[in-house]
Amino acid sequence: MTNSSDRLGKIVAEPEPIELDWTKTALVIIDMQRDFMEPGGFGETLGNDVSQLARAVQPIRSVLSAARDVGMLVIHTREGHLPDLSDAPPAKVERGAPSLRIGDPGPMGRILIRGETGHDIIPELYPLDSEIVIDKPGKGAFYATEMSDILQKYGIENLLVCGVTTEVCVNTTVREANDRGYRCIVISDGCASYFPEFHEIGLKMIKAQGGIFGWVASSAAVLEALKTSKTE
Ligand code: C5J
Repeated sequence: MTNSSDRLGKIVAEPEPIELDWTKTALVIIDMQRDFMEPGGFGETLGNDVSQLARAVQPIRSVLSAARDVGMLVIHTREGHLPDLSDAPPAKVERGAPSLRIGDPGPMGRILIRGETGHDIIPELYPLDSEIVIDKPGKGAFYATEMSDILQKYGIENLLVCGVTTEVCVNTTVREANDRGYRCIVISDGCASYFPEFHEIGLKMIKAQGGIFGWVASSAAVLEALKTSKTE
């Protein structure tokens, strides 16, 4: 985005509209990995119906395409662990009674392990070579990652956030970002949860109390704002 005539955009959002400088805005796509989206991955080992997440793919695709068109910074995240599990706390690995634990061999390789097929991003949203991919061991994109350094390097102040799952990694990342001073606009239909009610509540928790953690907008509203960007 080099032309100052299309730097600013106003997004119809809740709890109120928000105007953004696109040159200071990044699209952050959280954990759209096979391990969460497809049968045989981490999400399913926890007993979840992974088909619940498919609805987020098309809205994210549309926003990703528009972001690429305007040259917006795009950041993809992946939750996962090193093959020796040195970054996987026992408290996470040993939790619950999943059908397979983190690090166990599954149909898409070792569950939630970096470099395995299941850990990678789904083909529909696969990152371009020029885009940033952040590998994170936790739910939030800031914990034990280079996220802060990257956002500072590119002068980013605003994050358009989407991905899965709404109440876990999306919410955790938004809360981390909010505490660090970023304006977060969560793309409602670009997020999904294995539990539709958690999706709804997860969005409500972000926009409640005057936008205590951020703003919520539909993908259509984000696309419209990108289309109708105006001169300062
Ligand atoms: C979960 C995530 N749900 N990406 N991770 O464990 O939300």
